[in-house]
Amino acid sequence: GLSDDEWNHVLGIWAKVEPELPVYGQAVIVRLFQVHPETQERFAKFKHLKTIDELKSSEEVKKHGTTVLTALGRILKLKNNHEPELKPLAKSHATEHKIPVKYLEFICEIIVKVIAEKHPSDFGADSQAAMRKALELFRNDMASKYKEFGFQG
Ligand code: CLN
Repeated sequence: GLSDDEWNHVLGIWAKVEPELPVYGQAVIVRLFQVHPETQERFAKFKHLKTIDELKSSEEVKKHGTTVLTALGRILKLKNNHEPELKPLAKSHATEHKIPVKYLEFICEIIVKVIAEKHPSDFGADSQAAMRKALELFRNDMASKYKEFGFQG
C-alpha cells in the first residue's frame, strides 16, 4: 500500500482535478484513442468516430470520460481499502468488456500525463510518484480480481 503521505499527495492533486472532471475525462479518452487506437476498437459505441475532431466534439466521449474518472476517484478515495468499489469494475472489465491489463496500463499512464500537462505546478515529482504508485496498486488489484473471474487479462 501507500503511506499516509503518499495518499495525501494523491488526494491533494485529485481535489484539483475533480472540479473539471469532464474536461480531464475527455482529454484522457481522446488521447488514449489517439496513442493506442486498439483501445477504441473495444467500444462499440465509439466505432463511428473516425477523426480527432469527431472524438473531441463527441458528447458521448466526454460523458464516458467523466464516468471513468468518477469511478477512479471513488477508488482512490478509499485508499488501500478499495476492494468494494474495485470488484464490480474488475468483473465488468474482465467478463463483459474483456479488457487486457495492458490497456489499463495505457490509460493510467495517460491519466498521469494529462494531469501533469494541465497542472504542472501542483503535480511535482513527489505527487507524480505517489499517483503512479496508487494507479499501480489499482492495476495490480484489478489484475488479481481478473484471475478470480477466470480472465487472464
Ligand atoms: Fe472502462 C465501461 C471505468 C479503463 C473499456 N469503464 C466502464 C464503466 C466504468 C469504467 C465505471 C461503466 C460501468 C461498467 O461497465 O463497469 N474503465 C473504468 C476505469 C478505468 C477504465 C476506472 C481505468 C482507469 N475501460 C478502461 C480501458 C478499457 C475500458 C482500459 C479500454 C480502454 S480504457 N470500459 C470499457 C468498455 C466499457 C467500459 C468497453 C463499456 C462502455 C459502454 O459500452 O458503455
